[in-house]
This record gives sequence, C-alpha cells and structure tokens, in this order.
Amino acid sequence: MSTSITLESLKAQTFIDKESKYGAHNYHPLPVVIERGEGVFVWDVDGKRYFDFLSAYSAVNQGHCHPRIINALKTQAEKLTLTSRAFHNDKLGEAEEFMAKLFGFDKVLMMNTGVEAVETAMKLVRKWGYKVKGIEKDKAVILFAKNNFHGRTLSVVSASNDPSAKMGFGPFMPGIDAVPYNDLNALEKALESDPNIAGFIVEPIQGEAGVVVPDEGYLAGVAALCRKYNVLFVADEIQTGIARTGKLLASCGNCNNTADECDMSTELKPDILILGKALSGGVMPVSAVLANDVIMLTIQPGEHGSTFGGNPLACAVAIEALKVVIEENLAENAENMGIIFRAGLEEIAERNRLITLVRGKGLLNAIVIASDEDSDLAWNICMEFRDNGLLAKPTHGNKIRLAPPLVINREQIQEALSIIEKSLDAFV
Ligand code: IF1
Repeated sequence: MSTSITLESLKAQTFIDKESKYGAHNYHPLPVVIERGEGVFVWDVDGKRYFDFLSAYSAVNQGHCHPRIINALKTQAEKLTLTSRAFHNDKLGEAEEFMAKLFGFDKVLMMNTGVEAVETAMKLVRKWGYKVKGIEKDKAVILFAKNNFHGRTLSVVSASNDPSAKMGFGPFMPGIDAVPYNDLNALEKALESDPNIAGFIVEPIQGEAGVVVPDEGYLAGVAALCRKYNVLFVADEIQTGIARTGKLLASCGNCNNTADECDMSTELKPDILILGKALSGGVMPVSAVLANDVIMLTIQPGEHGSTFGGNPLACAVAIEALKVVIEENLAENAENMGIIFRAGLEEIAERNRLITLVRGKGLLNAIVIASDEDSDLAWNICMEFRDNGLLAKPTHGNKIRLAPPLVINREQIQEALSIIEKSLDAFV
C-alpha cells in the first residue's frame, strides 16, 4: 500500500486541515481533495485523475459538468435566477409541464433538497389522509420501511431506525410506523391492523442500507396492497430515479426512457413520486414531488412552499438535465454497463474471496466485503482504490457502493474493474 507522504499529499492536507478547523465535523470524508470534474472523472488539487464511482450519491448521473446542463445554467443565470413564488416566472410552468408529462402525473411541486421533497410528500400524505381518506384529526400514520434512508431533518429521522441518525436528537415526530423492507406479508398485516395509515413511503432499492435490491414483484405488491387498503404508495426515487438503475424510474414496471414507452397506468405506479439529486445533474439542489390532482390539490396556498423551490435557474437546469438523460439514452446505457460491470465483479469475486457478494441494478451497485460491519477493511480498500485512481465510499461498514456516472463506457468499465481487482489483491 502506498502510504508515503509526498509533497502533493501535503498540499491536499492544507485543504483538509482548513475544513477540520473551520467546518462542522458532521462528516468523515475520504482524504481526497477534488477541484475539477468532467464526465466520469474528477481531478484532485494535485492534478491526479480518478474515476468517480460515487457520483455524489447518484446526483451526477449525467456526468460531471455536463456541457449542456452547464450551458443551460449559464444562460439562465444571466437572465433571471429568483423571483420567489410571490410572482410567476416564465420557466416554472415549462419545467412542471415537462416533468408531469415525462413521468405521467397531473402535477409537480418543486423543492430544493431531497429531504425537503420527502417532507413535502409526508405533508401531502397527511393532508390527503384527512381530507380525502377521512382520517380523524391528528391521527394519521405514515408507514416506512425499516433501514430506510430519506434524509436528515427531524421528522425524517423520526422514521429512521439508524441509531447514529437519531441519537441525541429526540423527541421525535409521532404518527410514524415501520415494517421490514421487502416483506409484503408484514406490510399487509400493518395495513390491515391500522386504518389510520395514510401512506407508505419506500425506496425502490435501499441505498444507504448497502444497495438492498428487493425481490422481483415487491414494488408491484406494494402498489397493489396500498390500493387495496386505500393507502398512498410513495416512492422515494431520489437516489434510484432518473436512469440510475437502468430505467428512468426504478418503481415503474416497463418504463425505459419516455412516458410514451412506459405504461404509467400499471398497478406499479406510485401515487406520489419523489425526485432529487440527478434532477439537476448535480449542478444545484433541485427536487420535486409528483402526484395527481386528487392528492396534490389537497394543499392550498399558504400551506407549503420554499423561497427557492421552483426558481427559474433550477427549472432551466432540470429541463436540460432530464433532456440529457433521455437524448443520451442513459437508462439504456446504465442497464447495459451495469450488466458488464456486475459480471466483471463476479469474476473478481471468484478470484478474490474478499468480495462475498455483488449486488445492484443498473449502475447502482455494491460489493460486500468479507469483514465485520465495524472493521475498517472496507475503508482501507477504498483508500487503496483512491491510490489506484478510483473513488468510492463504504456504507454500513463492510459494503462499498459502486455507482459511476451513467455516461461511462465499456472501456472505462473495464479499466475501473482492473483498478478494483488490483486494489483488492493488495489485501490478500
Ligand atoms: C448525506 C446515504 C445515499 C436519499 C434518499 C432522500 C435523501 C437521500 C433515498 C435526502 C440522500 C444521501 C445524502 C448523503 C448521503 C446519501 C446517501 F448514504 F446517506 F444514504 F445516497 F445513499 N432519499 N442520500 O438517498 O436527500 O436531502 O441529501 O438531498 O450526506 O446525507 P438530500
């Protein structure tokens, strides 16, 4: 392993030290200081190039600094950036129409960060529960899956069962319950026993839990059960959406690139869809909640909003970011490259027993490392990846998420696989 201190790493260290001295200590980043990105690559402050296999947690699906998205940003930034929602702007309706038609919903509510969109969905679920389902005042329950990750606000961590997300932040928001993920029996039992459940919020693939892919048919089953018990099916596609898993949406049965090809009338379709991250190609925080009128119109003027939500800059960027995904066939590429990538990882796993499991869908993948969750082996492997020119981050101790931008090509996948194998070989 290369642990030698070089002049270059001393330069990086000054940036790291500054963050440590003046920044809150709410993260433990891999020690690498990035100053530039293009496509699937980033460069550190010493000019060393890396494959980005995190993609800012799937926010840069379109690749770093996609020229079309950056151009849309620049053009709009020179014209108008923010009006607040006190006035109309000439971009909001255009973005809403584009998203509503693309994803097949009546209406769109734009926010900024992912967690804000989750909060928005939670408010919609409650409002719908009272106004449409007829749940008694303040009795509504929102159901979640265990081991979820939906963000970090207080109401959202109220739904978490991760001690480090919750410890010391109580008291938590009431009206929340959870069932095991990928368990339709448990879901039905919960829905059957509590008529106050207004919605079930779930990730199509659990990202933070270590890329946990549910059984085939789980999401269809969720949709059917929610319909049966008059409960809203809410898909948090902040991480899985926008082509990451090889389809435009992971929660949609046949969906590939456009709403035309996608039978949005299927039982599979969620009642509320939450998008974020790659909605802007990682250029700025843009999130959105999509639903049909019967749900969306339960919220009236003055009941929800945000200064920046739906700002013209975000709208221009989101439209272009989605057009790039469609016109560059990124869903199809994610599907194809994902197959090659997982096959390559399986081959490595046969030669190197450090990998005990390969899992994922499209280009949202993870390897499970042969160690305890509290071992630092996965971290050390990521350090070796870094030294060999690839950036990835462990999750839940012994899993390493591998999720490159969706613009990656065949040769780049092969090159990344050889970096991964070479790095793992350093540990046996
Ligand atoms: C961090 C994880 C990924 C998300 C889903 C909502 C949000 C996220 C399904 C909130 C955010 C991020 C946030 C990031 C780490 C990261 C993450 F490891 F924590 F779980 F991607 F897998 N729903 N996920 O994945 O969106 O408010 O952050 O825009 O540093 O917390 P946000």
